[in-house]
Amino acid sequence: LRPENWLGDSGGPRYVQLRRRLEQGIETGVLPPNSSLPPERELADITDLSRVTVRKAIQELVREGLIEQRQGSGSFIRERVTRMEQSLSELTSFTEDMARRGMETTSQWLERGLFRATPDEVEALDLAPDGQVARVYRLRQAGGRPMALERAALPTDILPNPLEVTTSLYEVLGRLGHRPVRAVQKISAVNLSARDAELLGVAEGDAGLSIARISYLASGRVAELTRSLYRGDAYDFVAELRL
Ligand code: 16G
Repeated sequence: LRPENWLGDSGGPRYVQLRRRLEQGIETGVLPPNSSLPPERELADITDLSRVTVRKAIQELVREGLIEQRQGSGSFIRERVTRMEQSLSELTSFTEDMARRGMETTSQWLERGLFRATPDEVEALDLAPDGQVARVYRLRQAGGRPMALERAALPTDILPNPLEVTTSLYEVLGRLGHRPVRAVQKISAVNLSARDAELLGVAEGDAGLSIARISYLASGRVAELTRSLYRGDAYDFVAELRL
């Protein structure tokens, strides 16, 4: 970053030159993901630029999503994820979606067992008010990367033993003869809470997509109420529309 190595090379205002220089560093991996950027003062010293100029360049990189500022600990290079396209017209499972892309899925378990149903679950799954649900709550990873937080609730006769689910819920349901055949999904935009963001490996307040899926068995009975929280920086949902 010494000024004689780059300043004046590409023209334009100095903060733009510094921004470009830092972008190059990020692209080429000289500044790897999750590494910290030297403090503003140090950067100003190294580059022989004013702190105002340095701050302006950093602010632009924050806006571009390349750098993230963490309260009290400085600026960090953000991990870049390739966005995934997810079809909205097929009833597939997370495991199937990732397998299609040649990625392996893993889960970090947050809750798995029989629990007292919440009012939402009672209503969606048509349970008795003090009924139980089989709950499967996990952080879902693909290729080792956190992708989504997913909390599924099912009637206990559809999934009597949630501990049977080690990788794919739908695979277990299929084995039990309870694979859903239809689902209704609602997608909403959210800002991730501190806890959810931490689990997903992003910053508090970052964009997330909250998806509520209610799925049905061939008999028409409700099989599942699942709330998924997908990373906003990792997914594009795609639907085909016809006249
Ligand atoms: C998907 C579904 C979720 C389902 C899960 C089963 C969305 C938004 N949600 O993540 O409702 O429970 O797949 O996945 O697509 P699994 O069989 O891999 O456990």
